[in-house]
Amino acid sequence: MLVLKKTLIRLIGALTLCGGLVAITILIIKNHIESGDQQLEACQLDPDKCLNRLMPENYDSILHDADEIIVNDQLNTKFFRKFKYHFDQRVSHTQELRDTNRELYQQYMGAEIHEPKVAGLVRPSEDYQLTSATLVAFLKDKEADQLIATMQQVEKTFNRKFHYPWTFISEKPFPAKFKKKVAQTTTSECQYVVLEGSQWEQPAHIDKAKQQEGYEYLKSKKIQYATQVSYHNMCRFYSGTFFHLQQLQKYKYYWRVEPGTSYYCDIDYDVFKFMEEHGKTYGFTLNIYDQPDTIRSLWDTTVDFLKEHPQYVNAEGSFDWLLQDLEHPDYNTITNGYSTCHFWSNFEIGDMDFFRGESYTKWFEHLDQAGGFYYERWGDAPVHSIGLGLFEDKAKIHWFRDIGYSHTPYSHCPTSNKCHGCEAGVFAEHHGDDKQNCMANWIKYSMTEKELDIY
Ligand SMILES: Nc1nc2c(ncn2[C@@H]2O[C@H](COP(=O)(O)OP(=O)(O)O)[C@@H](O)[C@H]2O)c(=O)[nH]1
Ligand SMILES: [Mg+2]
Repeated sequence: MLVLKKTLIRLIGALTLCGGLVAITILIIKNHIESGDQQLEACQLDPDKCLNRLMPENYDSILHDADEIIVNDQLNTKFFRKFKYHFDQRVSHTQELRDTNRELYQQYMGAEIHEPKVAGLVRPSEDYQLTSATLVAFLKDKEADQLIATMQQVEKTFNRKFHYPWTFISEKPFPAKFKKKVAQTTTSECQYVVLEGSQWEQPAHIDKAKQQEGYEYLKSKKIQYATQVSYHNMCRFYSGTFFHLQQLQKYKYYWRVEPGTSYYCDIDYDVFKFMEEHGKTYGFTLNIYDQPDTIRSLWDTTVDFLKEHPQYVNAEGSFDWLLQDLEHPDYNTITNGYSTCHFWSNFEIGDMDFFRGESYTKWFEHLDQAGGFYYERWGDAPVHSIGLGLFEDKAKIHWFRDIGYSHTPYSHCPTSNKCHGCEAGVFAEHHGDDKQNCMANWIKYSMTEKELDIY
């Protein structure tokens, strides 16, 4: 009896001890998760608080790429920082972050602006001296009327005051009828460039079987233009060929004009001279996420290049913008790192000397050899954006907040009495597409004090 009693007491003791241990363990795990979540939240709201956050167990192996690129280099901190958000599987606050980002965007778009608040904006005058720049339009035959409609808006809001020359590009000769309409739309000088051979066509080194496989994948993901070779050619052309056209060598800056796009605001100063005076390499209006399935290996291919050429990376690059993975972590998983945030290049004003420069050109050649313009559907927008994000100082990239612009389904419409015909602050035609807006990330991670103050 006594033995039985003792055994019972021991059993109760053991059970109590086990229960206690279980409770303590649950408490520790709960606290751990909560503190991790709080850290994550703080991190999303203020990225600088993230530096010491918990890293996943495989963090070292994730980091090895970065280590290989820049061990002991002064860029190490920059590259290290970019991985601080990376590969956290527990991201659960994306909706909250999207709301915060939308608010930040609305705050900027709601503020009344006119034009850059800088001294020395150059106004139209008689005997105006142009700087080295051209408006560029690449178009298909059937887009002639759409282009004329867009040209009329560019002329009305900007170019009839300054008379910058136009360059029209196509792989087919331009019909006389089109040239006549152009002449009725602008008084500026016009040149017509017809692309030949390798300037436009798919390079010979592309493996046709691999290309077909790539097309099948794109089709399975319902990617637009998946199997349209001309679209792939166009992306490659705008990514790397066009700055090198002989007919463009006389120009430093270009403004890309796409058929069917709209321009809403009066621009009463010379935007090219603004770029020149303020040392800007690139100007944009819209910043969006891309379809990750079109650029699955673009980032990896780029990292391979950087391993060989770390010297090209600009210490003041836009790394956090390129690699944040808080809003659409699934995108970063598909691209193996790249956020897919990019400048929407259907409107862009750029300094071609940057794109003709050694770093961008060597990198483009590497991409071209890798073949992703055809095996995937690398677009000129992410290519320009990664190039700028890595090889240019972020302070040289300008958000043209005063240029009201739209290309379906996205718009940039400032709150300004210089703008007409668009609804201020409305980004997406369809409300659900707001989550594709990446502008808040550009504002948070890449805009310098000077840029923030410019309007
Ligand atoms: N000449 C020519 N221009 C093209 C071709 N494909 C696209 N483009 C031009 O490239 C730009 C982007 O094409 P678009 O169809 O608008 O693509 P999206 O904006 O990505 O849907 C536009 O200026 C088009 O006119 C093509 O096969 N030939
Ligand atoms: Mg388009």
